[in-house]
Amino acid sequence: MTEIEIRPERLLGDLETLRGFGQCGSGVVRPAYSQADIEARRWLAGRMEAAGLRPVFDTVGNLFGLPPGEGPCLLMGSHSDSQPEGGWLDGAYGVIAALETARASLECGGPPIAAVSFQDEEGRFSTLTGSRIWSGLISLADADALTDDEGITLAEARASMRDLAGAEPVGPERFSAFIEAHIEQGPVLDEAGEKIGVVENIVGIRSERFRFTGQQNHAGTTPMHLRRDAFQGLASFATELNRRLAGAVTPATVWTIGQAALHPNAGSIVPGRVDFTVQWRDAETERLDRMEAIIHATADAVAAERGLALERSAYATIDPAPCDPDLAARIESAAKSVVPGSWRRMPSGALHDAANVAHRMPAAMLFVPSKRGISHSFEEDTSREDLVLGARVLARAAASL
Ligand code: HGY
Ligand code: MN
Ligand code: MN
Repeated sequence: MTEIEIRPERLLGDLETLRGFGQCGSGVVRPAYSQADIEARRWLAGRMEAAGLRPVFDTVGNLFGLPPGEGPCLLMGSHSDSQPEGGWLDGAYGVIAALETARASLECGGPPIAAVSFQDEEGRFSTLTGSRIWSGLISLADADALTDDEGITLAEARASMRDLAGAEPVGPERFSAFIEAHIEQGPVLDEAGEKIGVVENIVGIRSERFRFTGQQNHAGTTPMHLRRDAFQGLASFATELNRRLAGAVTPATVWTIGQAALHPNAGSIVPGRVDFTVQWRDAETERLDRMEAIIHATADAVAAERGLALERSAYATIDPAPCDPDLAARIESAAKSVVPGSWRRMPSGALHDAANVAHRMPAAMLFVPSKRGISHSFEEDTSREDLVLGARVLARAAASL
């Protein structure tokens, strides 16, 4: 097995440079197709070229760095777009660790490795959009009709990168397997003082948009018993949902009302409308189904009780994905040699592009710790030492394939 010797200063230097695109305090604001995102992708394409990898953008802005040669090769990577308020490492770490491993492998005569930064993993349009399209899980035509919170379609947004799209398609058939390095984004490794997570499975996710419509009215003259108050509808929905879900979930199940917009959102007006999202995640499809039924029944019951109209639409469904056991075993043995006694097998409570790619090839993941378990926040951070250790494990796993 050819050792792939990564260079820590190059890894950390590129991570810091990538952080500079859309940097905001200690975090980043780099949503898909924003100027910061497109500039970051152009820079990344340059770094791939400098590393001896041929950069190719596909029609939606997924960026691949392809090694010399034609045969199927290992693909590694993640995403470089961010949440509306994102951490500097979410996705970015996996992209740069992949780039570093791919170029180090070229330098020491190791196996050909391709690197990728998928587009819109963070869901400006729909969760894990770029890798969903690339993996054939949603057609480009259907994806182009997806809209962001401002009503801009994916078709309109990706037109801003039209000049970058390469002529040649880069399909999943070009690759033999996929490994994604990522920060854990949770507290497990950090609290245990461990360095590497060998991911066994990735939870599934469902997201829906809801609208309660009542009666906008005067906040002073409208008696409480005559109100059809949309906010009160949301408040009782949230409370009642927690009560009804209690019997259907495990301690690892999560559900979130992450967005809520009152209309007209004025102190002296009884809100006539509220738009909100419900997102739920679990490792079991059957449990996701049961939760979906409970969520719908609760919304229906609250609407009926409070005289509200209800509209809802699903906008993202990603099935639970097991990681490939053989790849996971190789990551485990790499962890055993690089960080003996300081690793664990674990599930992923966050969604990752590997969940989509797993539909087209063997896919697996490794985690490095997140300080205080914080992510999707400007406070997200990981020690430099842990970032380097994760890249060493990634390189060792790649060399063993
Ligand atoms: O939400 C997620 O799990 C991912 O970070 N987009
Ligand atoms: Mn991510
Ligand atoms: Mn994320």
